[in-house]
Formats: sequence, C-alpha cells, structure tokens
Amino acid sequence: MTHPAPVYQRLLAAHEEGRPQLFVLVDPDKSDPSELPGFVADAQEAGVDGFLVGGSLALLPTFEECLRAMKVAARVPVVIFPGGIHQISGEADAILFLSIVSGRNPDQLIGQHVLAAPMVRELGLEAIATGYMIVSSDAVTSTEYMSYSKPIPREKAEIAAAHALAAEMLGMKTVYLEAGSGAPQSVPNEMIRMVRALVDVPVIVGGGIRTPEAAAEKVAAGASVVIIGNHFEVDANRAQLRAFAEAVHEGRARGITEL
Ligand code: 1GP
Repeated sequence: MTHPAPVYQRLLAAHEEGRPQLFVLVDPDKSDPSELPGFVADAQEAGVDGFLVGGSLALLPTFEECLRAMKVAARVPVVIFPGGIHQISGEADAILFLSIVSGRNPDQLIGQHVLAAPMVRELGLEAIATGYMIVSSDAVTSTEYMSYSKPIPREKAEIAAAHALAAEMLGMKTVYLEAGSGAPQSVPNEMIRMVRALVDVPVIVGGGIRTPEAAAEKVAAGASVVIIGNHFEVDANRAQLRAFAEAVHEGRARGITEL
C-alpha cells in the first residue's frame, strides 16, 4: 500500500531543484494562539516556506489550539516537531517522525515511535522519517537533557557524516542536524558540508541561527532546510523575516547592515 506524502514530496522537490527552504519553529509554550494567524500570514508574505510546531516541553495545554490557529492562515506546510508523544495531532499537515540517531537511548531511537505509530496512522498524519542528530555546542541544550542523548562533538564532522549515512541507509527520508534551541553556537558549516556530500536526502539544520548571514552560510554549506526558532520569538526581530527568507533562498545575505 502506498501512502501519499505531500509534505515530504514538496520538501524533496525543493531539495532536488536546489531551492533551499526557510522554516520557522513555533513553540506553543511561548505563543499566544490569537496572534498566530497574523504571524503566519506575515511570515508567508515574507517568503517563509513552512512551519514547525513543538518543543522539548509542553507546559501549556495549547498545542492543538496553536496548530488550529496557524492552519487558519497557512498556505505552506505546518509540521509537528514533537518533543514527545504528547505532541501528536491531526491538525497538522505532517509530523517529523524523529529518531535521535546521534544518541544510544533506545527509547528515543524506537521506543516512543512504537507508542506513537498507531496514533499517527489513526489520525492519517503524514510521518516524515527523520534521522535527528544532536550536535554539541557550548551549552547543554533542552533537547539533549530531555532526551538523555549524548550529542556528537561539534569538531567531529566525520562522525556526524557516518550517522547521516546510516540513517539514510536505514531508509530515513531526511536528516536533521540540531545544535539545540537557543544554542550559543550553530551546527558547524564543515559538518553540514560533509553530511551533504555523503547523503542524498534533504539535510535540515537548526539551532542557534540568529542572522541572515548565518542562515545563508548553512545553505552554502549544504542545508536544504534552515530552521529558525528563538530569534523570531522576539517581536522586534520579526521585521527581519524577509531578510532571512532571501538569505536562505539565495544562499547569501545582502544589504544587511544592522541586525
Ligand atoms: C530547531 O531547535 C531549533 O532545530 C531552533 O533553534 O530556537 O535556536 O532557532 P533556535
């Protein structure tokens, strides 16, 4: 039986056609659902290609409310980036079915997935199998702490590349290099380059990216999708949405003097 996978097909087409994508991560714990339709509309207008929704914690019971609010305005995919099986909902277009391949915690490699799979199927949610790799930065990030998963040392690009290759060989549809939300340092460009050189699947990169220049560097190194979370949680930074979108789409930042 074949299952349609419209969100993944869209991602793959962009990857294969060399159209890098900017996705914005929305943390339901830090969002007011009543403001999300406006934010989504503005972000799309600025050129944002999609949204992730989720986080390591879900302290507020507003996850589904946020998804519904975003879907009111969304013309681009709204994809769950689950912090756990409590973040599964049929209101989204797809879910990143994340296996934390950088760690050796069986629960994060397969255990949670066994619990989630019947629910994802029942909801008819598109699951995008993702080899998720946590990359060390100078701080212990929520992702690392919450998942009991040891990160890949940031100077060990070849270790990340071998993990990415294994994930692809295992049939995963994308690999995600994660420095952690709010990480002091983003994923090293050299690591992205090495991963991209070895795998054919789209490479997603996120964590600690705060300027269009940094976003453009990730694309130039080989990222197919760049994720920005924290930076756009600050209202004043939202005026930079277009600059980020252009930097990602062109793989270079231009005309930016002050950030
Ligand atoms: C997505 O966790 C990241 O991979 C988002 O990181 O919040 O630092 O942009 P930031």
